[in-house]
Amino acid sequence: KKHVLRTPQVRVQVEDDRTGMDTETLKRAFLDNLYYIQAKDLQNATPYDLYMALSWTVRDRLLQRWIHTQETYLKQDVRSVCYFSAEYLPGRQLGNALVNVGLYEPARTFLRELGFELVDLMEQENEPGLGNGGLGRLAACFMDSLATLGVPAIGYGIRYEFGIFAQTIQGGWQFEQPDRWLRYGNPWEIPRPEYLVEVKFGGHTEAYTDPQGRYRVSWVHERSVLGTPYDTPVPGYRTNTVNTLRLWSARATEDFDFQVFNSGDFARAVAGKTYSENITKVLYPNDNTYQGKELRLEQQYFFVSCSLQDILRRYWDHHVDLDSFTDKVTIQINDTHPAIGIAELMRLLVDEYLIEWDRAWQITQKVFAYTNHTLLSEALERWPVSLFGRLLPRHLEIIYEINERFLHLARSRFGNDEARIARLSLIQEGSEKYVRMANLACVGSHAINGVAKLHTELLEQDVLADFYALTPEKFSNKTNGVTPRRFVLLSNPKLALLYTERLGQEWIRDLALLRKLEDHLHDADFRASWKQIKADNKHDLAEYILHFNGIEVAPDSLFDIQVKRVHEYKRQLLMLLYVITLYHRLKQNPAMALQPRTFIFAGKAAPGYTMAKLIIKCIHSVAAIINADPDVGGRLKVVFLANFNVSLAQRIYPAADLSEQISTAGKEASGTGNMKFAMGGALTIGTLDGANIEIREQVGPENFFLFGLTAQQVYALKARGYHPNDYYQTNTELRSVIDLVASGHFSPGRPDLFRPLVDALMARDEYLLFADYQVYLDCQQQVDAAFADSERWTTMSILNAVRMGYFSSDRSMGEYCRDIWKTGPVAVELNG
Ligand code: CBF
Repeated sequence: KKHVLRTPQVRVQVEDDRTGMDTETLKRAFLDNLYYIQAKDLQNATPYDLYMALSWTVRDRLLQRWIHTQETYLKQDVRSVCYFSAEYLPGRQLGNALVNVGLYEPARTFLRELGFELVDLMEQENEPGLGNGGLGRLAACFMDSLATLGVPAIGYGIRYEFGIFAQTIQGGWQFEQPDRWLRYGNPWEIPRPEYLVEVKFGGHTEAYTDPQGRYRVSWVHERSVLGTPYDTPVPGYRTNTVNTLRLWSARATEDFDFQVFNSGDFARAVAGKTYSENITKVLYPNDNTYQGKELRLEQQYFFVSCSLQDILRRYWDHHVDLDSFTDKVTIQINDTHPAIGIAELMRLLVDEYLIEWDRAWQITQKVFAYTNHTLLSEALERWPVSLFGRLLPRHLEIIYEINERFLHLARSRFGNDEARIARLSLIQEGSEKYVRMANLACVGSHAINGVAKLHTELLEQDVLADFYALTPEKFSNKTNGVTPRRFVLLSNPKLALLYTERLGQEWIRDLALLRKLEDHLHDADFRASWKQIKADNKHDLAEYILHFNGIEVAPDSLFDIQVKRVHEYKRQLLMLLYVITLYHRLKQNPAMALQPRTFIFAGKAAPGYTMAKLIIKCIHSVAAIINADPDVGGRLKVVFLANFNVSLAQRIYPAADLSEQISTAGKEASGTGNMKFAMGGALTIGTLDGANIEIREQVGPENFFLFGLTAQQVYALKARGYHPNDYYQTNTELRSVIDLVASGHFSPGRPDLFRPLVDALMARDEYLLFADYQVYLDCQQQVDAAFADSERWTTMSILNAVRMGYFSSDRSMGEYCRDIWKTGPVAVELNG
């Protein structure tokens, strides 16, 4: 039955207009949504209204698939992957949804007819910055790949009201602004208050004997908070599968305290509400560093408890016992942030469902799997026992019980090797005791994985060596990947078109097919198009830089780029030392031969990370001097792009010639930016760290600029005793560069401004910048020579991009499904 409504523009047939995919129907639906949801017509609509109207239009076309997908899962009682992650960085939704449901071109067409550009509407979207960096972005890539592969999955996480702060730069310094991403509404999420759950905190435990005479414990909590799920559809690329990202928002159990309210103290009456709702207020902005804040533990427990209760509710809807629970549910924990889930599932099974401990433990271990994402000791989470016990008294008891049983087992294996037992213990002893979350994750999971070959090896040999010795069969490597939908198709449309012209569209689902393009390596047309695409992408970025930074950069200069979180181990400062070295050389010899370069940096520093913030300031100060120096004559330009996020990343990667992946070997677990750059045809200059090693294997060592100490050499050098001063004394160029910074050359009027950077390098140089300095310079010399030979560079660029198939997150997800989750695709029929 068709309903006919009138709008000032068109006649709308509701049924068709909510699902029809042709240009005319889309246009009608768009105008209808603008009018009836945004309450605007074309004359008074803001650009944001237009974005919203288009989003509703696309969302309508997702709903049918989404509902069918969920019905299929329910009917077939499928095995679901439950991905637990405290962070998701999905990037803007509109473009991705358009591409995945096949509406990008029709939308572009009808918008043009109305006088609008689709890309302008897409620019309106505030991206959900619900993560810090690689870990959250990886979770989003995995969700995209699971949906594309047709694997039943649900992502669980936190709906932070404020995501990662917006970075502004004032006087060269980073300033943080709150990220009000929800301010104008979010058309992609659907609240589901009907699935509200209660999460308890605090209080104490009481032992009792049940009617069968068994020892039981109950948790007498002190306060509780409600969790409301918000669902976002995750559409697969050109499939009927639409999975769900379910994010939890905290709500107070009571809106206010009536007694206090009636006494007239209104502020105190709502204090409890504010306190509860703070749990999901803001994302902690630390990447790769653990901050022992109580609110952070509350966040972790809150979302994990909500999610487990939700999983069990869905399970009980269709089962009468727990016998098939482990067949239907598998939970992957993204780092240790959700590791408290292991104790929570035990609590739910033992205390609430009255399951015997041994069976509950069997279920728990079989359900959980753990991905480690870091080798940095400062990032390993450990919570003071006192804090833990205050917040989660029952969980602490459970952890002690798990530990006692586990250490008993470990002793039976290792005898009384007490040093090893102490390292394995879930509790770190000392004047202040700590709960070690990585140990809990290892013990409570049936599978443990690292995210690149080297990373997994180092976990096995070093960070988790005792666990590896005990249960080597739990360990495996799963090298990260990234989604080609967002990082090629959406972000590099011209390159995508070239691929499609030569290969058809199949490469979008099977990135390994790009290798076939090696046959075109010597095809003049193909090469010309390749160069033109890179030139166009660089031109676009140059315009962006001019607009936002007011700096004119030459699009034909070498775009040498490092974009990622600012962290000392990633060594933004090493790249800056190279910039200063070139500057110094040019000052000595202005006639020197040099390929013009544009050095581009971007990245956020954690607000409390003083050194990282000083590095950002130093980049700006060096840029100010170099960009204005007539002796440099524009041959070097230095640019820092503010507020690095997924949207900006999508502009930057396709425009890069050179990707800087220069972390100290043994520090970067994997890196994923390295993959995104290479997919856009950038060459990498990098160390043998993280996934760089595998990228080099795939693209061929002759197409990769390698330098630096290996992880083993780093350990050996540190063990021998590392003395940065030796390098300073013997390398005259290094000395001049350091002296230049120390002299205040880049900080006129504040000669000591960058002293802390210099002092840290001279005193300790924790990340071995001095040790790698000379080989880095030598390697950059090779880059310079290669770039001078544009044909050689083009060949290397093509080979890098077309050999990146292995780094599609579809491949990573395939491996997780096969080895860890033991699951696979389920077909969704739209009219089934
Ligand atoms: O595995 C995804 C990424 O995670 C990190 O960002 C993290 O937060 N631990 C690592 O630093 C990256 O190396 C890794 O690629």
